[in-house]
Amino acid sequence: LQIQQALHEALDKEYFSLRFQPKFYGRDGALAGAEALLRLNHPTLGLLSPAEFISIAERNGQIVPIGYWVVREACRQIRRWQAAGLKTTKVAINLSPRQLAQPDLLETIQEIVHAERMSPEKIMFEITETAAMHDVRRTAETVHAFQKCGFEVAIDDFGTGYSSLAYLQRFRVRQLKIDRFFVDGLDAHDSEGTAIVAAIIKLAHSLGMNVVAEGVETESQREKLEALRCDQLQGYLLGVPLTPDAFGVLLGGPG
Ligand code: G
Ligand code: G
Ligand code: MN
Ligand code: NA
Repeated sequence: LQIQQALHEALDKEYFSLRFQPKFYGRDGALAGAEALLRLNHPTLGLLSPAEFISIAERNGQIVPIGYWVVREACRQIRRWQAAGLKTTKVAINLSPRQLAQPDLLETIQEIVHAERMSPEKIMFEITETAAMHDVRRTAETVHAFQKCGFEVAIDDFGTGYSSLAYLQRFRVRQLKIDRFFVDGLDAHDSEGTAIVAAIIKLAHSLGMNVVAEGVETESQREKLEALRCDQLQGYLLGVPLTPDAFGVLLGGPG
């Protein structure tokens, strides 16, 4: 109930902020993009992580206006980096199932991006595999419509849902993010964990997708992922979610 109350106030009182976690190319370690991650900084409850409030906002529908705030704020932050003379990178925004179910989702996002004078090429959206599989046909249409407007789309948390691999090709997304559960499996003593990650990477490549490994925490995971030709890496080993200013340093700004 406290969190619900906090959510009610958060948009008006500007308690939300964004962190940006870097994604790096496996090949040369160059910056590949950023994932925007929402934070709620409440005066009495403290800094709340989405794990604590996204599911509540998802259930009561508040995720819809909150999600539009995230899109607007991401656009504004890209402009702030640009205004500071920094080279910017593509920013990924998470979309939850309730957001995906909005019939005017793309239209509203386009209005926001246009009003903020931002190019859709600067933004991508992450849809979890579970949300994507909920209605395969609708998701395929949504992905297509987003891409037609210039937004890139990724499938997030891949491997945790009950995906039929055959459906993957119907989405035609550019990016597949392997859930960190499988990245953890790379450090197992048997070779099965590695075989599974190798298979996912091969499948994605054969469908013309690039692959991001999430939750990379150890040097041995990084080495294995590079050997398996994983395109991009994301995780605490390489970079935690950063404040906009701290992320600016990765964009070439003053440290
Ligand atoms: O940042 P953290 O690891 O605590 O995020 C936990 C979960 O919340 C992740 O599954 C992430 O995708 C989700 N999440 C983070 N920011 C957003 C957001 O802006 N919108 C939505 N819908 N989910 C988010
Ligand atoms: O579901 P999604 O992939 O959007 O979740 C992103 C969440 O994962 C963020 O909240 C982020 O804080 C968290 N995260 C990012 N890197 C790591 C990592 O290396 N290890 C763990 N355990 N969590 C991570
Ligand atoms: Mn994500
Ligand atoms: Na994920």
